[in-house]
Amino acid sequence: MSFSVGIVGLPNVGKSTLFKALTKKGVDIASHPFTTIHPNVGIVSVPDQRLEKISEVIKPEKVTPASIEFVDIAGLVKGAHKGEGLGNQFLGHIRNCDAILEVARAFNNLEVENVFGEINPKKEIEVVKTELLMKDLETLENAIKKLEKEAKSQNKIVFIKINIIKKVQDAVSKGKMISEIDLTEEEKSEIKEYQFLTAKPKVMVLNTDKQDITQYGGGFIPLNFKLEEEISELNPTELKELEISNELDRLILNCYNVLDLITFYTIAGGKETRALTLKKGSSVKDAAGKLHSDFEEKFIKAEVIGWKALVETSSHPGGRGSPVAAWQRVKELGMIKTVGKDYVVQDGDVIEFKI
Ligand SMILES: Nc1nc2c(ncn2[C@@H]2O[C@H](COP(=O)(O)OP(=O)(O)O)[C@@H](O)[C@H]2O)c(=O)[nH]1
Ligand SMILES: [Mg+2]
Repeated sequence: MSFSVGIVGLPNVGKSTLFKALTKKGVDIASHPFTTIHPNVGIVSVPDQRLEKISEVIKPEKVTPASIEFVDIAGLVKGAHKGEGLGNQFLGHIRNCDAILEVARAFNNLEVENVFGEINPKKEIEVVKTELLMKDLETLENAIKKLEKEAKSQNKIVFIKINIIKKVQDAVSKGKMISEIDLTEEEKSEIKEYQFLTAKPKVMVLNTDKQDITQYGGGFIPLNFKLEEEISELNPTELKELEISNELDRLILNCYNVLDLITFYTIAGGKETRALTLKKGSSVKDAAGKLHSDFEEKFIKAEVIGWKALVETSSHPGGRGSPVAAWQRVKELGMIKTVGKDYVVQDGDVIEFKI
């Protein structure tokens, strides 16, 4: 399972154009375990310099980057929370995503109708925000109704939960997104099950050909979608010749970073270096499960080293050689630690599972 980012915004702002650009850029779908993908869902490789460096010293036959899913969600219209347009379906798709990539429009194209009849990204963001907040309010109200019924049984835990939900409801009804509310870790975990829309991490992108976007207010990453779609057709050599900087890669990284995940690496005895994604705080046994469900069950122990230690040590003169030489070398130097199933994986760990 990849983590997913939903592309959200009003109609005709460029969502599908961005989706096409993101998913066209040479994704090696075959290297991912799931190949049947809905037309609105695309898998994208996460750019990763650490993986490149590890691969330089390990020299594997194959390099497989981590991936995230992008979902092209149908355009939202005012009143979506009441079921207008594709309202409910739209909001349901957002609920299933781990993060939101919100798109606002600042390109001029008279042939493409603008919902507001003018460029006004701030207003677009407001409309989307209101719809998401209204939907969350509805979810909160339903949750309270249900919990109050349960509370008749005098269950203390239910009372605590009601208080947390009411605190959230109070802020949301004042127009505050849940991601902006000061919540303790405990409170956050209590409300997790509801998958609130405004609790999701968000990246805001402005579809524009302008460099200076200060007039539209802060918080946006500027990107020219039309241009990106054209660039996504070029091959790596053409890209190099034209000295085009890779804005899409930067956007993908931005999305990956707001998801607040960590990356670990496997080298499969020198055959394949691979980057995989994990929730912060996960155990090495969870990590094994990301690779293969069998690995989780049969997990015995793991050998672990930080990517930097591996790369730096192996880069010393005499450190390079056959594919497994790098790993052998750090092992002989006693730099690899052996860990049991409860070890908490750190960002950048290179792991060899023993099953
Ligand atoms: N001029 C210009 N047209 C764009 C740009 N992005 C999208 N469009 C056009 O706007 C129309 C709507 O784009 P689309 O991606 O389908 O919008 P969506 O409804 O948000 O998915 C299409 O005809 C696109 O070619 C852009 O950056 N510049
Ligand atoms: Mg579209």
